[in-house]
Amino acid sequence: MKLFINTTSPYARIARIALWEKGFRDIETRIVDPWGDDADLLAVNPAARVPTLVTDDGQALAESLLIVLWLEAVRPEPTLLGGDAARGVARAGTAMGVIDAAVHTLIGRKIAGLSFDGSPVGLRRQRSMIEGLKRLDADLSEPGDGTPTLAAITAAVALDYVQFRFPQAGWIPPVPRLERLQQRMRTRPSVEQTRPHA
Ligand SMILES: N[C@@H](CCC(=O)N[C@@H](CS)C(=O)NCC(=O)O)C(=O)O
Repeated sequence: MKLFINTTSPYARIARIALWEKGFRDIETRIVDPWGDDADLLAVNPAARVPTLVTDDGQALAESLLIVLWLEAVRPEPTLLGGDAARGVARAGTAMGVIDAAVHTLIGRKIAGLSFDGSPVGLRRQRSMIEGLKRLDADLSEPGDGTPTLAAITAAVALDYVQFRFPQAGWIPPVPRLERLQQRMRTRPSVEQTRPHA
């Protein structure tokens, strides 16, 4: 298998953590600039986005959560869905809302510069991050010591990414429970070794 990633993408990080936790630890990894029209990435994924996982039989799987879906199908144990799948998926959806809003803010800045943040769409994205983080903090289960759930993975990835991309932001709400989860998740190699860096 071959996984196209970059070192900052929260979506690629979700796929990397999920693969590791499912026991796929020896995968060829290609670091690419997804905005650089990498020819190999474009050849397998017309959207040229990371993550893209090329399976041993040559299928190119795009979309972080579809990669998780495929992993659950081919290797059901250990499951990432936890005991209450609906609850876990609901929380993962909240975390993905935070991640999408953060990434869209960066894309908005590529187009409009920093003024994007104060635009109606920029403020809407900021609200999604604030309210999503607050919701995650209020509605969190502490992870056990075993395989983390998709809910815990996406929540930790969301908080790490917002803090990484908006280090000076005064608008990040206090999220003490989420920060505890973030710290506990960092004890897992899958999480620690994939922390975003420029
Ligand atoms: N919904 C996709 C989003 C993937 C995505 O947008 N990845 C970004 C990196 S953070 C990317 O490759 N961007 C390049 C582009 O949009 O052209 C997923 O969950 O995998």
